[in-house]
Amino acid sequence: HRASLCKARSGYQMLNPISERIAARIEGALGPRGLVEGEAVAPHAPYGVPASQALHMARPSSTAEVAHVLRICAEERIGVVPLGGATGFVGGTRAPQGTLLLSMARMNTIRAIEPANGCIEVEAGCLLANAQAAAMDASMSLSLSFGAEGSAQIGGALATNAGGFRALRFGSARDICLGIEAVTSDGAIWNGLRKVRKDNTGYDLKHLLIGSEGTLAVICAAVLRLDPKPVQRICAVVALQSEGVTIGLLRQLQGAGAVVSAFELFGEGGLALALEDGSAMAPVNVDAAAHALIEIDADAGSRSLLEATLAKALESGIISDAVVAQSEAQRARFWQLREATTDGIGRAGWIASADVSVPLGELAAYLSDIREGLKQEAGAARFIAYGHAGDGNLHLNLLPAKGETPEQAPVGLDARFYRLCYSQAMRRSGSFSAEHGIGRTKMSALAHYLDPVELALMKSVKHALDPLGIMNPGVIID
Ligand code: 2HG
Ligand code: ZN
Repeated sequence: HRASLCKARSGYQMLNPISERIAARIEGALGPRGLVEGEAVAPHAPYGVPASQALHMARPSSTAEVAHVLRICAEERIGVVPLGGATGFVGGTRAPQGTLLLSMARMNTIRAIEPANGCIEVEAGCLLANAQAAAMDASMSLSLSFGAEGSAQIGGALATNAGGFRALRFGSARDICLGIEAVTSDGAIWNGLRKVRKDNTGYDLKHLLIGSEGTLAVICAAVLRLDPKPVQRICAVVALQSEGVTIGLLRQLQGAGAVVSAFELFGEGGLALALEDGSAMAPVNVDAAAHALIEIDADAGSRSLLEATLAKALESGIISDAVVAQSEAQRARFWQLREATTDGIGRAGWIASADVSVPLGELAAYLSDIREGLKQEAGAARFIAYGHAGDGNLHLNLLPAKGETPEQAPVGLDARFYRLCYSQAMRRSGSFSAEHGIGRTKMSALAHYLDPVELALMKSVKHALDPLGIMNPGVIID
């Protein structure tokens, strides 16, 4: 009975499935609203979770309740899968049969907003978009921003160290996190809700939990840094002479003094894909070799600075066209184009989707090596490279030929594509997993590409913080 549910893991004790007795214990700890069972789990679960096989979902309403649940799970050897908005790309919340989904959705309070201290304290289940709005209301800015911010939760964003559109200027989730409150795998509450920028009190354990994808502990609340609200954000879409000029243009803008906060590339075919569903118009010539969306955080003189720099780039031929948004509505439309590229990839269905980063100076050579490598491999499959070029993070997608489905792709093409994208990124001192994490889908790549000493250290950390192996079993390290 037991063996068919959770697999034994080397070095870890066997996990048990949730029995009726254990479910009753969890319900006893959380009250009747706190446990959802069987078919009732799905409606409570955001998209992505239906692929889960778990039949039990705990919905705690406080950190104390999370601790209580974790103590029960440790005693009973139950696998726990912490669940935020389930907007990830690597299956990190796909709960195996017999495990407990731990939804943080009820813990969505904004506990405090403190403009004088430049921070906000939020519970893990608070939507990123709600925290951003609260910061705006206080005339401040929460600098983390990505496509799924309307459904992603703060806890998940921290647990996955989400990156997104403004990492170029403000870093990823870990860079705006000042403190956390977490529950350990044996159910102890750690209050690390500090509110300061400088804090060198020994090992930085908060950074160990950030990006650990729920495999070490459960993040229940956090203090996030707030930045001054930019006076204005000025957005432009430009047509590039080639993918190869991307970083040169970024450096020209920065060199002229522009505070570039977002620099998104639409590689060859990327903008056309965004426009495919016919719902938007191209602001610039769609047939250009590549395009970029640029945003600068601006004061009064910034618009003319941007325009002058783009005019120079036009003269030198680096770009062939540029449109600077004249209104907030137009700026929003430019950003919709960016999101529409991701939607277009979803519509086409993908054969393979890599999330890599390379040092900025290597980006052009990296892309041309990938294109060269694909010439022999890809056949009619379409290659779309796009994303956060300004911080070196590209999303490389291999889409089926028009009118085909991913299933019709040549056998093994996905594996060959990943090998090409990953080995070239590693060769250039980059990363094969830039912002989406490891989850369940990138584990073999981790075992293959990571330095063996680094992997061994990761295993020791996992073992030290989760000796029973109950935290998100089967994610990152098996
Ligand atoms: C984005 O930047 C997301 O839109 C998804 O990270 C990227 O894999 C993708 O297409
Ligand atoms: Zn992205």
